[in-house]
Amino acid sequence: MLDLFSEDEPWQEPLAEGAVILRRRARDNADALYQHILSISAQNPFAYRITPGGHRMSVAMTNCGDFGWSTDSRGYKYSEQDDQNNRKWPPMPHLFRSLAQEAAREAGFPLFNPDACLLNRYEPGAKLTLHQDKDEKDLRQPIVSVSLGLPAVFQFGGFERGDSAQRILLEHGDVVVWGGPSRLRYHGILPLKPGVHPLIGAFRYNLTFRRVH
Ligand code: MD6
Ligand code: FE
Repeated sequence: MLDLFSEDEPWQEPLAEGAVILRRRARDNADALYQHILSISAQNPFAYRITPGGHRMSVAMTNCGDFGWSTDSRGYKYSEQDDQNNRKWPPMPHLFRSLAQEAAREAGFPLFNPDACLLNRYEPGAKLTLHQDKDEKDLRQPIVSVSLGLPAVFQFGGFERGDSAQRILLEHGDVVVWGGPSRLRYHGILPLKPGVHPLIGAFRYNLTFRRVH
């Protein structure tokens, strides 16, 4: 029988102009990506940072690449060092960069060259409230986001915090690319449901690649 639709191959789901989900695009690399996550976090551990509003984030974060995103009571920033141990962020693994660049190209952004990768770790209950990513200098560059482990509900909204948001389940290996007219859309992650993923265990990891400088 003709195999009209094989679930073994990645497929694309458009989200909005400039934004697309590449379903399962990172699944074949998941094991290697996960090993890199473990080695990066052995050097610069995941940490629960404090927002300028004084709240401890429920998502634990670390970074790799030339610049890393963090927050403390003074505000959000990109820096070359992890201020928890004054160590530089580990270099971005070649596999991370090539995956991000290939995904961006497939989504119509052939010139993407990330210099920062934020690693988010979610445990059950962890969430990310609606926000915009606008601390990067060149907003013409897209963001590439890779999800591993437990599934999570992603909220994808409009250009005002109060705009209604789509809810989309992101699963192991899914890659989201967004830029262009969608670059400043509000988005977030609903509280993670408990579970155990066969490779990743009781967590969800998300890698977001950006061009910061
Ligand atoms: C997450 N992602 O999926 C959080 N930001 O865990 C983000 O905040 C995000 O997925 C910008 C672009 C893509 C994203
Ligand atoms: Fe974001």
